[in-house]
Amino acid sequence: MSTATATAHPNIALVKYWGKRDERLILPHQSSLSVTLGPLSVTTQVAFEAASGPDLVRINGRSVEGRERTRVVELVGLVRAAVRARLRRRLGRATVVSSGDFPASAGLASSAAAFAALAVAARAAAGFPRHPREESILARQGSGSASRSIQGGFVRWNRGRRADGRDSFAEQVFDQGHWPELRLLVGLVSREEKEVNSRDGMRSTVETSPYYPAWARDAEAEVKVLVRHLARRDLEAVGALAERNAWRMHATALGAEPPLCYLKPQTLAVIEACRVARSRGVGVWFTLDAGPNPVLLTLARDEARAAALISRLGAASVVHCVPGGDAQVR
Ligand code: 2P0
Repeated sequence: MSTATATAHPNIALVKYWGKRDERLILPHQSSLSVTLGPLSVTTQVAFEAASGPDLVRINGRSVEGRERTRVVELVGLVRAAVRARLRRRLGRATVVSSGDFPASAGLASSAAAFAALAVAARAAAGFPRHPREESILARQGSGSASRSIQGGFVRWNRGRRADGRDSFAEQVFDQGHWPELRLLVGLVSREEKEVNSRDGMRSTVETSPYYPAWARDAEAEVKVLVRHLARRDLEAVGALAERNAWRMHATALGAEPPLCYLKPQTLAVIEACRVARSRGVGVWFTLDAGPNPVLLTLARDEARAAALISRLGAASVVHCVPGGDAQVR
């Protein structure tokens, strides 16, 4: 039996990934850039036996089946194939046990942290040394955004050009200590399950939104500009760019047929409140994933006022995050 355990944080994109050019390898149409979110994390243990048999997958204390299990088993299968090809060894059945320390109701997708922790643990259990680029390429094939959760701080996923995806991986731009005052507040304004998940939403947007080419084209330039703003730790510039990018992602999705609207009335209330708060001197900006729960960008000095703003507008909970670190083998 060979076993390894790894921990990874989720991330929130400031320039977002929305749309694949290759669905099987999970290759994006454009680059993206995110902040790794501490202290939230997912911890995953992978154990390989010598004997073959069906893999077992347990997530948050329950055995999973169906599509959820298949995505995990396929990723483990990629590691098994790499071990056979490169180390000339055979790995038998795997047991994968994973749990997150943040509830699904926190309003954050756990798949980025989950597939990053799985990729790091599976490679370590198979006997490969740490290698962030290989881990990112592997994690990407579980979930695109997981490629950005291997490293901490501020991370850019380069879209790459190759058909085999070997140049589509994430790299750290600034480390965890670059901007210690930055705060990211996730506000849970709706618990409703979204009607269209990210994977299907992206596909539909790429295939049917007339705005898609403009979205994909603009991202490369936005990533470059964002790196310059982050280098200066300029929250006003970072916040304005993050807001514009989130609006444009949602505008592109709204242009799909049928339209994809992830926003709820409370989402718009929080967005409006950010604008009003700024006019009163509170430095707070929003971003949004493919869902209704806003993530506010602010600095430590304005954190309490920004959190009060989302609570007052009906957020059931506010999760306080700071830039997190690298995925770790325990
Ligand atoms: C992002 N999102 O950049 C964007 C912004 C949601 C909105 O990555 O199909 O779970 O597994 O590659 O990574 C969510 O999509 O999708 C996502 P798959 P994923 O963070």
